Amino acid sequence: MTMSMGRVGRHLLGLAVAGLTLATGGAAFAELGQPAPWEWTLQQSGSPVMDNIVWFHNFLFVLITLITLFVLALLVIVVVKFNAKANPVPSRTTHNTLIEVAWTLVPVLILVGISVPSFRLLFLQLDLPKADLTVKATGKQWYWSYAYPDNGKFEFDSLMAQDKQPRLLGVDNEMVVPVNKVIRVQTTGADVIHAFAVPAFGVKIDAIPGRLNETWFKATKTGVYYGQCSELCGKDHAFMPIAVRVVSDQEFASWVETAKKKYASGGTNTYASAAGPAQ
Ligand SMILES: [Cu+2]
Repeated sequence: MTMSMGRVGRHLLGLAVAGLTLATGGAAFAELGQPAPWEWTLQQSGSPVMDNIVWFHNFLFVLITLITLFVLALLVIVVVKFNAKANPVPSRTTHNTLIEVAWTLVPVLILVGISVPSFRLLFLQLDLPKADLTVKATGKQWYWSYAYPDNGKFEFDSLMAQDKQPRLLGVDNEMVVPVNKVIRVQTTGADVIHAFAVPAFGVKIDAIPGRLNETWFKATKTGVYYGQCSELCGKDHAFMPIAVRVVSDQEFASWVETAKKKYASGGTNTYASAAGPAQ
């Protein structure tokens, strides 16, 4: 079957319109705390650190665009104005002190300018504020265990739930934290290196056997925030999601009471039970 150019054009236009509709639709339906179809930006921010990351990302994006356009413009000028045809007798100039000082100093100043917000963000991430709650996340092949040492010292396992949405992100037992509170997350690995990552909180930290790493977040809105193990840790690396449910103080207090009883034995399930439907 042959298609005329007009028909091909119409097909392409149709595809473009469909793509655009999907892209804008995806953005419109973007939910807090999880990826959206056709998403091409960072996830919506749910913490002060992520607000800062988004700002820094956008700032660098504008800067790098301006620099790239400037260099492109210089290249175009050189190609058009100084080619052999347009400029048959080239200048023999080899040095220009002013320009050489400028093209050394200006990039240095730009880098120093970038380093200021960069270090500010780094310190915001690494300098832990006083924590209201500590949760210890232990990466295991292939699920997470969450321990609450402040609240009655209970611990439970969190496994991917195959019958839950969003697909590959829903879990049986979510990590629950109160809203607008500084949560200190301690991570470690029980077998190999895993990594605890929740994009909307701007959190990503390795969970290493024999070591206790620390990070923090403060969720500013209630809801469920999803993340994934972000260090290749074996065959089910892709199937050990993280789900953090952010609730009000009262809801958190009542959840703690239930959790203390429910997880009194130190976990409700073993990895073997993960094959069956989630409870
Ligand atoms: Cu892992």
